[in-house]
Order: sequence, then C-alpha cells, then structure tokens
Amino acid sequence: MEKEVKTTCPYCGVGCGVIAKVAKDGKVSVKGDPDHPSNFGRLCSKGSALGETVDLDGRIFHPEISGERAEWGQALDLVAQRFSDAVAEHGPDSVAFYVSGQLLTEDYYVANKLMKGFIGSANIDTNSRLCMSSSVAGHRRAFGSDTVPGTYEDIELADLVILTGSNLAWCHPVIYQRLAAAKAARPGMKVIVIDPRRTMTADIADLHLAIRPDSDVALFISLFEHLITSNAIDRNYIAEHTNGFDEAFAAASGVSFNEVLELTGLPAMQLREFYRLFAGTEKVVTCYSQGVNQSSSGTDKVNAIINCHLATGRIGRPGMGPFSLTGQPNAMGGREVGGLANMLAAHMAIESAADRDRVQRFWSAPTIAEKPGLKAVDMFKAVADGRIKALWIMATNPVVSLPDAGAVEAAIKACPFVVVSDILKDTDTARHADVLLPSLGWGEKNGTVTNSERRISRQRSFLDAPGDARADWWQLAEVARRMGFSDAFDFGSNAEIFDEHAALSAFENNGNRDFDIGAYAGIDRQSYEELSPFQWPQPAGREAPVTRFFAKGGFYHADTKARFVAVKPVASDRTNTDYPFTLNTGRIRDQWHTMTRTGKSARLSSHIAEPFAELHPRDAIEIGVGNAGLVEIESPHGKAVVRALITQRQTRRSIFVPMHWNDQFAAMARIDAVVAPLTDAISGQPASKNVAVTARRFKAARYGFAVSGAKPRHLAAAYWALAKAEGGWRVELAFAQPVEDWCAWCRTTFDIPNDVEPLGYADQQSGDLRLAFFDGKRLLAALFLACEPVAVARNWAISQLTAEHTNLRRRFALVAGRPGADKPDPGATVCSCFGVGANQIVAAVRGGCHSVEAVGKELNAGTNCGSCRAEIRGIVDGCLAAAAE
Ligand SMILES: Nc1nc2c(c(=O)[nH]1)N[C@H]1C(S)=C(S)[C@@H](COP(=O)(O)OP(=O)(O)OC[C@H]3O[C@@H](n4cnc5c(=O)[nH]c(N)nc54)[C@H](O)[C@@H]3O)O[C@H]1N2
Ligand SMILES: Nc1nc2c(c(=O)[nH]1)N[C@H]1C(S)=C(S)[C@@H](COP(=O)(O)OP(=O)(O)OC[C@H]3O[C@@H](n4cnc5c(=O)[nH]c(N)nc54)[C@H](O)[C@@H]3O)O[C@H]1N2
Ligand code: SF4
Ligand SMILES: [Mo]
Repeated sequence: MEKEVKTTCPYCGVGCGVIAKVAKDGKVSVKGDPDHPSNFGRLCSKGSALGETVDLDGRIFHPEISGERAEWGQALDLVAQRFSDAVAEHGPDSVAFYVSGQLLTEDYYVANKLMKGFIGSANIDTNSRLCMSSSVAGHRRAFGSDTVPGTYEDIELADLVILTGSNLAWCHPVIYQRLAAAKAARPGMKVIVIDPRRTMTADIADLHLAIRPDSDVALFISLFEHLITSNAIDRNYIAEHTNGFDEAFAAASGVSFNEVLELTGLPAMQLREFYRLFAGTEKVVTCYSQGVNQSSSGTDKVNAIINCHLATGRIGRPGMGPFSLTGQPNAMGGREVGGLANMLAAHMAIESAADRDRVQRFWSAPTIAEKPGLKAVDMFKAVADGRIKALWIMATNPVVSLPDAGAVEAAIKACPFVVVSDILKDTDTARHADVLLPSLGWGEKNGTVTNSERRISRQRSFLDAPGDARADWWQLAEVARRMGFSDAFDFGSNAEIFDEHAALSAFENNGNRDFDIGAYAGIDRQSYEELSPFQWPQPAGREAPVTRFFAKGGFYHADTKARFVAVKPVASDRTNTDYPFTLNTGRIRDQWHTMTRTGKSARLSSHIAEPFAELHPRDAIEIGVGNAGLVEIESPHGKAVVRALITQRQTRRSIFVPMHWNDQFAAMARIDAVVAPLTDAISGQPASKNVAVTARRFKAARYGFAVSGAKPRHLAAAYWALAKAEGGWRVELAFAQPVEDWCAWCRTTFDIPNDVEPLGYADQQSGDLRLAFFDGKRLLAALFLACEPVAVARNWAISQLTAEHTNLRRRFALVAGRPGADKPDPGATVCSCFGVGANQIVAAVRGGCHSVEAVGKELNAGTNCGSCRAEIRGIVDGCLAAAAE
C-alpha cells in the first residue's frame, strides 16, 4: 500500500520538514514539506537523497553479545546486571553514557533521567560536547540560560548577515538558500563571511575576512571597542539590561589596532570596512558555528560576539541578534533535557541545590547527581585509565569523531564492558562492543526533535522495524526497569515521555526558566501523533506566542540582566617548528559525519569520492606534492593519508581535511586520529579546527583506480578509499610496492570467480596496467594502474558497470581506458540531484550558457536543491575568466 508521511530530516540542525512517500513496491522517495515553517518545501542534496539511504544493507537486526546473536531479554539483563554491579562495587561514577544529538528528545530524556536521577551520577555526556558546548557555555555566561534569541526569519530580515566559522552553503544549505533568496530579492543586503578558508559560502559574501585561525576574539573585541569609541552603542539598553560593560570595555581597550592587525592577519582596510558595516547597520545577525565553537577559546569567541550585540541592543528584535547554528537535528532537544554532563533537565542547573531538589522531587527519584559529570574528552580518559567500568554508547561513533581517536579506540577496547546501540553492525565503534543493540533508524523511529530556531517537530515512522530493532528509549527504559526502577520508567510510548518532559519544563517554573513547553503537558497520544511544528517557549495558558527573546531584557541571571564578559585574545602558538602546519577539519556538502548513512548513496558519494587535504599551491610545491598526489599528515597523536587538493582557497600553512572518512571507507583517513585532545577550558569542547601537524608527500610505487560490482574486500594496499557508485563501488588505490600478481590481487579483492579470464593490457615501460573481468556482457571489475596518479575518466569508468559490453571492441575500449566519442566523460559530479558533471558544465558554458541560471536551463544542474549553485558559479566564472585572458 502506498503511503505518505510528514516527518523531519534526520541530518542537520536546520530541521527541514520532509514528506516521505513509500510506493507500492516499497521504494521510498522524499520531497520538502511546503508547509514546514523552517524550509517551506526546500531540501538540500542530503535531504533529497534520504530515500537512497534507508535500505537495510549493513544493518544490525538482532542484539549481539560478544558477536553472537542473542535475545533481547538476555542482552538487556546483561546490560542491567553489569551496570548495577559496577555501581554497587565502585559507585555511581564508575559508569557512563555517551549519547548523541541525533537521538530523539524522548530517547535523550530517558537516558538523562536514568543516569542523573536513578544511577545518581552525571556521567552522561554527548557528541554535542564536540558541537555546541561552547555556545551553551557562552549563552549561559551572557544570558544566564542557554537561549538562542532569534529565528531563521531574522536572517532574511537583516540588512547585514555575518557568517563566522560557518560554511553555511554546505552545512546548513536550506538556511543558505533562504539567505541567498533574500539577498537576491533585496540586493542592498550585505553578507560578511569570516573564515580562514575561502569556502563555497564566501561566494555569496560582499566581504570575506580570511582571518588567522582562532583570531576571532581579537576581531570581535576590536569591533566592540570601535562601536564604543565611535558611539555606535545603545546606552539605554546597556544601562537597563546589562552588567559588566566597563570591565569588558577595559579588556577590549587593552588591545591596540596594530595588535589586532597582527593577530588576525587582516589588511587594515578590510577591518575598517567590517567596523563600518557593523556600526552603520541596525539590522545585523551574526551566525556562528564550528569555526567559533570548536576552539580552545570557543566560549570566549561566543561571548565576544554576544558583547557586540548587547552593546548595540541588537538582540531579539526582527532581523537582529547573535545566532548559534546548531549542528545536529536534535542538538537543541538534547540541551532541553539536560543531556550534557554539566546540566540538569529542562534547562535547570546542576550547581543549584534548589534545581536539584526540584528535579528529584518531580521524578520521585531516589537520588540526584550532585556535581557535574565527565565531559566527553575527560570521559574517555577515564575509560582509558580504568575509572569507568561500564560504558553505553548510543547513536554516535566516537572512534571516528573524538579527538585523539586512536587513544579513544584503545580505551574502548580496554573497557571491561561496552554497550553500543547503533543501526549498523560494522562501524569503527560498534566493532568493539561487548553488547551490540539494534536501534530503529530514521523512518522507523518516532518522536520529536528541536532545530536551531527552537522549533520542535515530529519525526514519524513510515517503515517497519527491521528484524528485532527497537527504539533507543525503549532499550534504556528496559534496562532501567531491570535495574530496579520500574515505576519511573514505565513508559508505554514516546507520547508519554514527551508529556513528562513538557510537564517538567513547566514544573515550578513561574517564568524563571526560558525552556517552558507547559502548554503540551498532558498531551494525549492522538494530539502527539498530529503535533505540528511549534517554537518554544509555549507555557500553559499564554495566548500570544513569543518567538524571540531579550528585546526588552528579561535575562535569566538572578537580577534579570545580561552580562558582558571581559574576554582577551590569545595568540595562536605555532612555535613548534616540528609541526608547522595548521590542520583545520570540517565538513563537505554531501556527506554526513562518519558516513554510515550518506555513504550508502552513490549520488552523494559522487560529489567528492575521496578524503582530501586542501592546501595552498606554494605549500604543495614545498612538500613536493602535485595535484592528485597523496599527502601524509602527522601529529604526535597519529597519521592520515589523503589526496592532495591544491587550491588558492586555502591560506599558506593551512590544511583542511574533512572529518568524514573512517576505517570503513579508507585505509588511513580517520583525521581525528591526528587531532590533539585539546579543549576549551570552560566548555570542554575539543579544538578540532586548529591542530599543529606536519605534512609530507606520501610516496607510492603504483597508483590505481578500480570499479567493481561487488563490494571490494581485504583491500591490501597502502592507500585505498572506497565509495558507493551506480552499479557497484569505486576505489582509489596506491601501493608502496608493485604487487607481484595483479590478477590474483583482483580475484581476491573483487571476488572474481577463477573461471573468469581477465582482459588485460600492460605497458612494461610506463608501468601502466589495465585489467578487466567480464561475466558475459557484464563488467565485474576493472583495475587501472600507473606510476603517476591514474588519469582515467572516473564517471565514465563507473558507467561501464551498468553498460552492456556486447562486443569485444567495447571491452577493449574499457581496457584502453578511453571513453568513446559517443560517451564523453561527464567529469566529477557537481550537481548530485541530476548527476551533472564538471565537464558537462564547462561544455555548456562554452556553448553560450554564461550564468548559473542558463546552465540550469540547459542541464537542470542546480535547479533542485540548489546546494551546488555556488560550485556552478565557480565553474562559469572560471571559464569566462579563462576565455577573457
Ligand atoms: N554536509 C554536512 N552538513 C552538516 C554536517 C555534516 O556532517 N555534513 N554536520 C552538521 C553538524 S553536526 C554541524 S556541527 C554543522 C557544522 O557546520 P559548520 O560549522 O558550518 O561546518 P565546519 O565545516 O565544521 O566548519 C565551519 C568553518 O569553520 C572554519 N574555521 C576554522 N577555523 C576557524 C577560525 O578560527 N575562525 C573562524 N571564524 N572560522 C574557522 C572552517 O574553515 C570551516 O569552513 O554542520 C551540520 N551540517
Ligand atoms: N576533527 C573533527 N572531529 C569532529 C568534528 C569536526 O568538525 N572535526 N565535528 C564534531 C561534531 S560537531 C559532531 S556533531 C560529531 C559527530 O560525530 P558522530 O556522532 O560520531 O557521527 P555520526 O556518524 O553522526 O554517528 C552517529 C552514529 O549513530 C548511528 N545511528 C544513526 N541513527 C541512529 C539511531 O536512530 N539510533 C542509534 N542508536 N544509532 C543511530 C550511525 O550509524 C552512527 O554510527 O563529530 C565531531 N567530531
Ligand atoms: S538543510 Fe538539508 S540536511 Fe539540513 S535539515 Fe534541511 S534537508 Fe536536511
Ligand atoms: Mo555537530
């Protein structure tokens, strides 16, 4: 039976509404929900490809104990027993949960309740520590609460939008689309991008400030000082609603203009232009993300930004305010339930005895955590040194995503008891689980998530549970019952959990806490099923909804005033000449984190199919690596080997490597193995964007590229990077030494039956070798080898997997590695929605399409989700510039 369900995208914090359709044959397709107030029907490339990622390949269907299939009862008994034993023997702080901003609010609520109120420890932390904790800490210092004051609409209403440490075009693409549309409609609107790298987001910028890594504090305190000295501040707002102005001003005045130039590395003219635009524009929104949060000065960066908005009174009014863009779909929901080790439920403070008492009474809990628990990086240090005896990891992949990932992996291996709840059987983390529990994934699970603008939306199921998979909240509640807490965890559905969460938010609140959704306390199952997206706060009995905070003060410090925080810049320490490069890590457009879902889509994998290091041309020359060569990046913690991508977008001595690749997709590209476990002293957030490393050329005796219908196994090569492709898989390869028998290597790797003869071509002199294996008309696998990076047209080679090889000529053409004139190589995919490659776009420009719109008309490229429009513009501009030379 066909069905259509309204749900929410499980990827980024934009929180787009999605309509999922299941066809009669079970095929899932998605489109944007035109009625959802966050995206109004828009989706990005990842959201559009959701239907391709819900297959059951690689899923775990049954609980496993030590790798053996088990019944739920057995597995849950064992988990409860081992956690209870550890608590009995070593105390509550000997156990820990490491959870995720990708859990639903209901899952998160139960996890937090169990740990803080019933086990009695605050050792529950989450991957949001790596993501939002500097923003949370900055908000709490300034506002007395973790409040995002504005809404997405403010970004459209602003006359100046500052994007700092945010690659909005790739990471929050639908907000980017909304911004781009607003700017197109109102060309007077200005955009400033602050990022050491020239990203695709900078494409929309009127001003790009390529600041030195971690010089944001210097930049914003100098702006603060300028606003004051040029009298561009709102003295009334400061007097009525804030404290600490003088101290902050004094700290800012201690830094001279010349020092700011030195620290930021910016030309004076650019700095002055930045000051002028900010001072002269009333409607300013400053959006920030990981370039701000993931830093050893992350919390100070947040406060340096907020100081400027408080000083000008530009907060909580339409088109104005600081705006922390949350990363994960439910980073905000996790903060609401108090999922961080230093928070309590419903935005209450663990440091407050009154709050602790309130939560304990509400839960009728036997105990309540008395002090903050271990923050993620410290939690895994405690796992490593044996303080944690039992650990439950849920919906996150720390062996890939935590800094010093090699040490994290070793800690997990050495931990006496590790439970992992995931949807996949093989992840870098799941493979070390003592107990592996199968969870429901997107499309199967049910609950709520909160996006960056405090909007709570439903995720609804439209697919059956695969095998024995069960919801994360159910797993937690079952363990809680087995630990002896039956009454408090007697939840029959997620609606009941949401009801309790809403009731707690309103419990003895009286307007003292920002997070209040009391209007939904007592919600019945039917209304929960039908729940439309809404923004908090929604206290019981209030008529007009409040969508913004703080225009008229009303902060959550005891005196209701905001605090200016006196922050000082820190100079980046690059004195160790053994590690002269700055490694910056982050995201690419079409992959999500550790690729467990987006890695399943051939379309998404064709945008960038390999891990890479973006580096400056002069640095490339210095280390002797050419384009498409391989680079080895090393720190005292570990190594990675990735492809060189030489580009002017990068500044000297800086290297950008994506965070996504891991041991399932590459030989040695887990970049967090290289990242040092340095954190912000206040928030505990790792500094993943500024890591001291060396870079050198990785010497290979042979380079290779292969396509294969079957998934390659036992990839015996010094370098490999695997990606899903239409009709099979693609692999990039490099070998330290030539292999003696390439044919045998292919048979093992690509699972070629012995009776299939290879078709081959070898040039002894150049070292070129091509091997192809056919089963009748079908290509099973082909390998292309050379002493230099292999130049074969990738997309053409991939298309051979689904082509019919009816005659010998076609088969030889493949071995020759040459696309026929009838089938030119489309080039690397730019538009993943319509599968349009770079070469096709170049051809269209040469044929007279001189704008992104014209290319769209000709090829459809960029006309669906629009995520690739910046790249298309780059190609169009590049071709036109080349033609003009
Ligand atoms: N495609 C895609 N989208 C995603 C995700 C994904 O995995 N893939 N993940 C989601 C999640 S959880 C998150 S947290 C967000 C992250 O979203 P973003 O924060 O936008 O993404 P990042 O690539 O991590 O980093 C942003 C930028 O910070 C810059 N930066 C580095 N150092 C500095 C600095 O010192 N100062 C400044 N001002 N900038 C600096 C980097 O060069 C980078 O371009 O994305 C969300 N959206
Ligand atoms: N170097 C570097 N490191 C980083 C970052 C960076 O910029 N640079 N960014 C950091 C940030 S901001 C983030 S948010 C983290 C993200 O890092 P992770 O959270 O580790 O990444 P994911 O791949 O999203 O992991 C989610 C896991 O949960 C599983 N899963 C999916 N759905 C469900 C479900 O419904 N239930 C359960 N139980 N499991 C499920 C997936 O298969 C996957 O294994 O990475 C951080 N690490
Ligand atoms: S912007 Fe893309 S990834 Fe983010 S929620 Fe919307 S569709 Fe999903
Ligand atoms: Mo994140």
